[in-house]
Amino acid sequence: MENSNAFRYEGEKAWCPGCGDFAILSSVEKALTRAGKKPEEVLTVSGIGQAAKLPHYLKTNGFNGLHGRALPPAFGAKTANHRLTVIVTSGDGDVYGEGGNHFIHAIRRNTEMTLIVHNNQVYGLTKGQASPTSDKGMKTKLQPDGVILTPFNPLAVAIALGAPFVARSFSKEIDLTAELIGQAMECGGFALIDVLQPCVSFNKVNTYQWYQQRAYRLGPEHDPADRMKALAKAFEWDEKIPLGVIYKNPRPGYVATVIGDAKPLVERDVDMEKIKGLMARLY
Ligand SMILES: Cc1ncc(C[n+]2csc(CCOP(=O)(O)OP(=O)(O)O)c2C)c(N)n1
Ligand code: SF4
Repeated sequence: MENSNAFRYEGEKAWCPGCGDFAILSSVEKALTRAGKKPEEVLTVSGIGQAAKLPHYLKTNGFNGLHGRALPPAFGAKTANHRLTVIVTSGDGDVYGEGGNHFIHAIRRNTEMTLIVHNNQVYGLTKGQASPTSDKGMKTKLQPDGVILTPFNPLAVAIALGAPFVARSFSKEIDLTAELIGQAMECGGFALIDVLQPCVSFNKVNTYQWYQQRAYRLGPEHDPADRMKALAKAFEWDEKIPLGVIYKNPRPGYVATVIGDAKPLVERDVDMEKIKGLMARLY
C-alpha cells in the first residue's frame, strides 16, 4: 500500500495558489513512495528560485545551494555516499541559465542522479523576467518589446550529449511525472525530466490551457533508442509538445565506473598517511 505520508511535509508552502510546483512535489512524493524508498535514503538538492524550494517541502535529506549551482553539490554528495538516491529539482533559469555549464558537464560525467527541471519559461522568484526557455516574442517587464533570443532546447542538448534518459512531462500529469521519475531513478546514469510548469502569476502566455492544447503523450510507435527520431521529437514545440520518454541511451554511470562496488567514501576510515603520500605526489 502506498504511504505518501513518509515524505509529506505538512507545513506552509510559499508558492502561489495554482502554481504547477505543487503537482511536481506530489509526483516526487509518489515516485519515491512507489519505489519503496525511505526518507533517509534520499537526498534532494536544488539551487535558488521558486522550484528550488521543493527540498524544503519534502521529508528527505535536503540541500538548498546557490542559484545555478544545484548540480555540483549533488555530484559531490553522490560521489561521497553513492548509496543515496539523489534528486535535483530546480527551475529552468537555475539549471539552463546560470547553471547551464554544469548541466552540460553533468550529462557528460553521467553521475547517477535524476534532474527534474520545473520549466515555467520565466524567472518566477524574481517576478517574471525572460528565462532561457522563454519563447521568442514573449513580453515581460524587462523585455517590453519581446524576447529576441532563440530559446534553449534542453532536450535536444541532452540528447546530443548522449544522456541516458531524457523525458518531458506536464506538471498537471502527476502520474506520468511520477512514472518518469521512477524510470529515471532506475536508469543507471544521469536522467533529465523537463516538466512544463505553469507560473500562474508571471507567465500569462504559457498557461495551463496553452500547454493542454499542445501536449500529447508519445505512443508505442516512438522508439526512444533512435537518437535522430528522439531529436525530431525534442524539436516539436509550437503546435504539438510530446510528453513521455523522448530518449534512452543506457551507458555506465560515473559511480559505477569510478567507485564500482567499493564502500562509499563516507564509510571509509581516514588514513592520514595515505593522504600525506598522495599530497606529496601531487605537490
Ligand atoms: C548567483 C545569483 N544570481 C542571480 C540570483 C537572482 N535569482 C534568484 S532566483 C532567480 C531566477 C529563478 O528562476 P528559475 O530558476 O527559473 O526558477 P523559478 O523561480 O521560476 O522556479 C534569479 C535570477 C541569485 N539569487 N543568485
Ligand atoms: S511566482 Fe510563479 S513559479 Fe513562483 S510560486 Fe508563483 S506561480 Fe509558482
